[in-house]
Amino acid sequence: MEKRVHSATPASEKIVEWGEENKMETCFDRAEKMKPCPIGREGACCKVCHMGPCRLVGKNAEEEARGVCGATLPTVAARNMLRMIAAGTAAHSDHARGMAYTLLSVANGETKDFKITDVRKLYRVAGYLDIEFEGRPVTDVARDVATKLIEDFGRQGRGEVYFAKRAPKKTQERWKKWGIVPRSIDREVVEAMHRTCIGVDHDPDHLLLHGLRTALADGWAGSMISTDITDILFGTPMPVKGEASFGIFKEDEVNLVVHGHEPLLAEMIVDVIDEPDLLAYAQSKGAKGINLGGMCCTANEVLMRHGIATAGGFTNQELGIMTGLVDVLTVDVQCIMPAMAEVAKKFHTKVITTSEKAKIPGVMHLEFDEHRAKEIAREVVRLAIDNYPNRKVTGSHITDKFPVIAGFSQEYIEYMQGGQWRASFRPLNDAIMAGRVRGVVGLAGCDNPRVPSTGLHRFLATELIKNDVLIVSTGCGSAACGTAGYLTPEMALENAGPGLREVCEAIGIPPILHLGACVDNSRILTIASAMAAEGGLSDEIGGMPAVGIAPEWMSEKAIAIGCYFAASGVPVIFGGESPVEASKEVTRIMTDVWFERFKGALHFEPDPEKILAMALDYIDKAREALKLKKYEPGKFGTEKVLMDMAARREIEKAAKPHLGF
Ligand code: SF4
Ligand code: MSK
Repeated sequence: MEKRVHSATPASEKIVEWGEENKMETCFDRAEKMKPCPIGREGACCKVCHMGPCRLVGKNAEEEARGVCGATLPTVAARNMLRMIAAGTAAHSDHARGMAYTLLSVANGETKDFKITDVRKLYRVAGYLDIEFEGRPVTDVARDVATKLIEDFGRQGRGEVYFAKRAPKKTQERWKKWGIVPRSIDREVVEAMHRTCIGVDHDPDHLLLHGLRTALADGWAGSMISTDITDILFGTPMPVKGEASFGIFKEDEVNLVVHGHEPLLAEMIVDVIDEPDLLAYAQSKGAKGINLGGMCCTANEVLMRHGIATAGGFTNQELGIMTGLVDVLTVDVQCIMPAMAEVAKKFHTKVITTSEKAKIPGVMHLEFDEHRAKEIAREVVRLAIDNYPNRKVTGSHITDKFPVIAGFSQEYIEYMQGGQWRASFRPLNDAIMAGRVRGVVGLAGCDNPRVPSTGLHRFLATELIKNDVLIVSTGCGSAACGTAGYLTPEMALENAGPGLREVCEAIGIPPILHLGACVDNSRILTIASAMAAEGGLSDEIGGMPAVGIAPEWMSEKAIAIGCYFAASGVPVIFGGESPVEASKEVTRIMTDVWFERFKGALHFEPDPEKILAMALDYIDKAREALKLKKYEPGKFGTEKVLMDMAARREIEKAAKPHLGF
């Protein structure tokens, strides 16, 4: 029998095998044992009332099957889809709410440990909100920004989320025409739950349109609010070096790992970790130092801004503990496997839940409180130090690690294409028009133990850049690329097609740009809007030679993201089986109907070769519709010469001696 490959990342595979030899179960083993329920998997099970659960199966289920209440299969599948979107939107947006209230506390002087780090970004966001900022105290501007953005969560009556107007006019017109401009985040989520309750909305198209409205509330409000406020509080990312994989853990230092999604505690730990008192305390316990690392999206947040190393994405969480080197692992919210509590029992690792919203039975809870932020951060560091001498059980020590360049924000991408005084998207648009860059793919979403995890990300990343497609990545997609060593400029030299390679060399960037955590998919929306505004491509997001791919998705958050991209005009391809496969009608609406209305679509395709072919086909068809030069590898049209970094610095030095961006 052929040996099963669990993970395409060799370091992860080694730990899984070590775990199997040592009788330690991981998500990979459970994925093998726990086959998905075939009825639920394809969206044919309804359990929204206690006359059910009803299974809408059979030969002509689409036309004939009925639940006890008479609901049809398309109704049930569409309701299931809408509930997934609502849950995903709620998750991103509740995280955003925490960020908005933190900004308000900072503005009101209620929390001393946080500050406004990026005033320029604050002013930029104030500008989007029509808030006057010239000559006003920064805290007053911050208060107005926070207060206005908090309105976006619970607005009643008429009105729209503020950032919807950051989309190109034409994109907004499509939303208006189909009635899907979100009014407020909580309202769309509540209405989604209302409409899917027994006996309310039964029209699949109508349900799915509300799904798009709810998803837009995630992308253009919740997630965008989170990204912007995180930039204001902790700095807008710019390229930074880091490292990825399990080799980031140090044998002779205290290893503290932050995992989850919210950056508040993690940022405080970054702030205190070098304090001499803590270092001396660590040394008193025999450690040479204190080493901070991350996992999943909390890792992405601190990697993007401080170069803190990452142990990888979702499927690496239990494996991190199995190195035997993690002294404390803090978890906040989202994508946290409760199974870590079990694995941790076999080692000395202390898992600590830190959010008031999330506890795990048997796991220590130390609640984060923004009013005592640094104090709590120091307590966490001390707990890790105290636990260092308890390392007894030898785990699977892995030394693999790869350099990573992360930290690409919209602001930095503009800057890198023209400098502070001529920031623009012109060079990228020109390179696409000339066929040097064939198109852009957002490669995002989770890694998944049901396939050799990270394998689909690796395959698509290498094939796409070979085909001159620039990749922007987020979330565990970035972690998958980082732990494979793909997030470096050298990757372009070795693997990119000739056109993309030239562009990457001229600007000095990797062919895969790490844009941040899952919530930072909102950066892709604003980048696409900026490209539309720049001219020469599509004048809306729809119709761009751009595609979204989430090849190993597993979370409802990924579904919400896929839907906000589709509604914004981006064709999206998810890997794996479709969660609404049972209904042809629902599938048709999410592909053909959405494409006709919004120029975006949501496909599910398990075959990675087909995902690649579909993505390239979408890109080439968009190029053709825009009457751009036909893409031919190695043959480019004329375009303006890209300025390299040295030339740009010269211009800027002449304009202003000190340079921020
Ligand atoms: Fe069955 Fe209808 Fe109840 Fe769903 S709402 S469980 S289809 S009776
Ligand atoms: S962590 S949602 S596994 S990307 Fe943002 Fe990763 Fe998916 Fe969670």
